[in-house]
Formats: sequence, C-alpha cells, structure tokens
Amino acid sequence: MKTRYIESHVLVAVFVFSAFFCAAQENYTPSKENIEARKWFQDAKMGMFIHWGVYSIMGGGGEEGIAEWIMQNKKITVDAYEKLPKLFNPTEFDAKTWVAMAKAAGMKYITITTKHHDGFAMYDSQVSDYNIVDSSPFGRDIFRELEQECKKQGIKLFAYYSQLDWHHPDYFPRGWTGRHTGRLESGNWEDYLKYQDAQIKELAENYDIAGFWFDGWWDQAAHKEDWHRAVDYRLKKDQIDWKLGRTYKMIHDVKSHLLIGNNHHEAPFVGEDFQMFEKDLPGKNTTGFGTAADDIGELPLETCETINGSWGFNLIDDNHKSQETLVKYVVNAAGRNSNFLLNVGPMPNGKIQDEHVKSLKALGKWMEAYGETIYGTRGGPFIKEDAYVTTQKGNTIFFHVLDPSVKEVVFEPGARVQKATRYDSGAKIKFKRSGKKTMLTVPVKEGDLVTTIEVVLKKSVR
Ligand code: FHN
Repeated sequence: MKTRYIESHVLVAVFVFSAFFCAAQENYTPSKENIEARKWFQDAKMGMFIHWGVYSIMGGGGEEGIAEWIMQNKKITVDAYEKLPKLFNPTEFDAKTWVAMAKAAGMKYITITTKHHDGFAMYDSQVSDYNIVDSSPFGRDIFRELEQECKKQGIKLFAYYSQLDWHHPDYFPRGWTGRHTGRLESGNWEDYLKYQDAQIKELAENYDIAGFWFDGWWDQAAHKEDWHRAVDYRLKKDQIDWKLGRTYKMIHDVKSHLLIGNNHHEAPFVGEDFQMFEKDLPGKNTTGFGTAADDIGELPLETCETINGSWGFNLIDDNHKSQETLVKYVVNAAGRNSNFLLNVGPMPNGKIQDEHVKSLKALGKWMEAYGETIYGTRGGPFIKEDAYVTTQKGNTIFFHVLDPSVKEVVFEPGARVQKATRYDSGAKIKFKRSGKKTMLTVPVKEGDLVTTIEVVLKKSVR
C-alpha cells in the first residue's frame, strides 16, 4: 500500500503563515490561559502514559527491551511493516474502560501516542491515509473516542507525537535510527517539517486536548549508528534544524493554553511549557541519555516511567513494578516538584494486560488514602535522598518517609511546629524543639509502603 500524503501546495499555505512568525517564538510569553494550564498540570500530579500502535501486534518479537522499536531493532522495511495495519483490529478496545482505569488509579490526565516513530497515525489524519481509520480493518478514531471519554469522565488528554518518522520518505537526512527501512537515500527535510506540522496542526485544531508530548528530536542530534554511543548526542555538530520555534508558535497560535513538552533530554527550549524526564526523577540521569541535574529548568516537571520494562506491549516482559515501587515513584516525583506519568502498553486486542490492571488498582488504593498529600502540593523544603521527601500545601508539610529504618527526622522548619500527626490515623506524634531544629519521631507501622507525617507550621515556609 503506498501512502497518500497531502499535496505539498496545501502544506505551503500552512507554512507561509507560520514561517513568517517563526522568529517571534524566541520572545515566547505564555498566555494567561497557558499559565493557568501549567498550574492545573502541577496540581494534577499524575497521568497515564499509553504507548499503543500496530507494533503491539508483534509483542516485542519475543525479545526483552523492544516493543515499539521493533521496526528499528529488527530492521523491518516500510514495505514489510505496512502489512501490520491490515492486521490491526483491536475489537476489545473500550475508551470508557481505559479512562475509568486511569481515574481509579488516581490519574488526572492521559498522554497517548498519536504517532510513534513508525509513522502510523492512531487518529483520523487528513494529512496522510497511513492511519488507523484509513488503513486498518478497525477503522475507528481511537483518539477521538478517548477525547470524548476523557471529557465525560473529567480528565484531560495529551497527544504524544514523534517528530522522528521511520516511514515518511522526506524524513531525510536520516538521523541515527531508521536506516534500514528501504526508503530512497533522498528526501526534502522542509517537506517533512511541513508534513509534521500539518499533522500537529490538525491535532491541535480538531481535538480537545491539553497539550503535546514531543519525542524523537534526539534522532537528529547525532548521526550515530549505535544507540549506546548516543550519550554524546548532545554534540551540537551536524545537527539538523527542527525549526521547533515555528512549530511551537503555530501550536500556541491555534490554542495558547496548549502545554508543550519535548523529550529532547536537554534543558527546556523557548516555547516549551513543561519539562519531562524519562525513566528518571528530575536530573538523576541514571539512564545516561537523560537530562542532567543542572539542566532542570523553571517549568513544571514530569517524570515518566514504564509499569514494567517496556513502553509498548511486550509479550515476555514480566518486570512488573510492585505497588511499593510505584507509590515511592509518585512520592519521590512529587517531593521533587514533579508529576509522575506512568506508562502502559495495551495489547493488540485493545485490552490492558491483567498484571497492569492489577498494578493500577493497587496504586489507586494508595492514592485514594493519601492523595491529599500529593494532589495540589508542590515539592517540599526538606529532602534526604532515599530516606524521606516532603510535599507542601500552604503551611502544611507532608513528610513521606521512604525507608522504614528511619526512626526520627531532624529539620529546621523555619517556623514554629504547631502539630505533627500520622497522616492516615491522625495520631499525634512526639516532636521536640532544640534551637532552630525540630526532631520528629517517625512511627513506622507494619505494612506502611511510605510513612506519611503531617506537620502543621505556624506559617508557610518555602
Ligand atoms: O524512543 C522513544 C521510546 O519508544 C518511548 O516513546 C520513550 C518514552 O519516553 N521515548 C523515546 C526514548 O527516549
């Protein structure tokens, strides 16, 4: 099947307008609505990430560590890969079930792949027929169905969109991936950007979304055959110009409240509204390709992590994270003023696998009991790596003790401690002052995943 792409003269119209203003992006000032959206985002604290596409049919090919990267890792050509959409018929997909599951887990938004690196659109794109409505037997716009269901159930929807594209003939020069797809070694980069922006524009205009989660910029940041050498991909040499300013300006002109984040693993670029960290708490960079501590900007933060070891569905990946691990991730993120975006990779039949339904329910149980210590808070003033973190709301500080061997916490509150209690039972906790310091006794109980103490100060401190 040869894919129909919209004629370039139509795209020029999109581009002439936005190109003229691209410089203006450098002076980006978020609108009042955008600032309000950022506050909502920071209060929301937790979302569900969903990696779902025709790659889910392959289930990772029986190999750990790949799922949505199967086209790259197994060097599948475009011609071969285009057979997959014809097999994609997720008859058990039900937006109501997914949204209800996210809500019950304590999530306030969903971020789903509208197009991953394979180039296949999981929404009814008018720009290319390489999409779920025009090119699969399923023929339904799952993004529209999720948009409608999110509105009904009162949570927000974000669009993950991969700038990297292993299918489009004009994604040229190639980056350090997508070099075994059988495409001609030629193409027009500007035409690809027009195509990319036309899809982004139709998502922004035609769907009621809260923002964009971009990915794939890093592919052009370095021409490396070997992913593992990409750690030096911050090298600025021979970098292709993504003209992000033009894209961001176009989005904010369509709807100024849309929140833009880009998983480029660099410090935030002008025009972005939140900063994400992949498989890491802000600035930890345990992955090696992440964002270093000194690159944490002033924007709202979001950490994303897989519920097992894979983003897309992987048949043999049984590294399912425990309830304790997930709860501690939420708490550690919130303690560092960051949201937590937890990923599931649904199966090709449209269902989320049982192990992850169970994990989400367990997380929701904790959030139901302790959500008040997370939602609407900001990172607290006290933290001791692996021992405890704090979240804060006004003059109340929640100490989340992560290590059960910690029996006391000593801190300088900066204001008089009026009350200290176990959050769950309200049982008073002994504390004593010594000079500027206060010492809290930590009443760890059997079964605590995290021991949360509520400390009320005479006045708010930062
Ligand atoms: O290559 C993608 C990967 O498939 C996945 O989408 C993650 C999610 O954060 N982002 C890229 C890897 O950095």
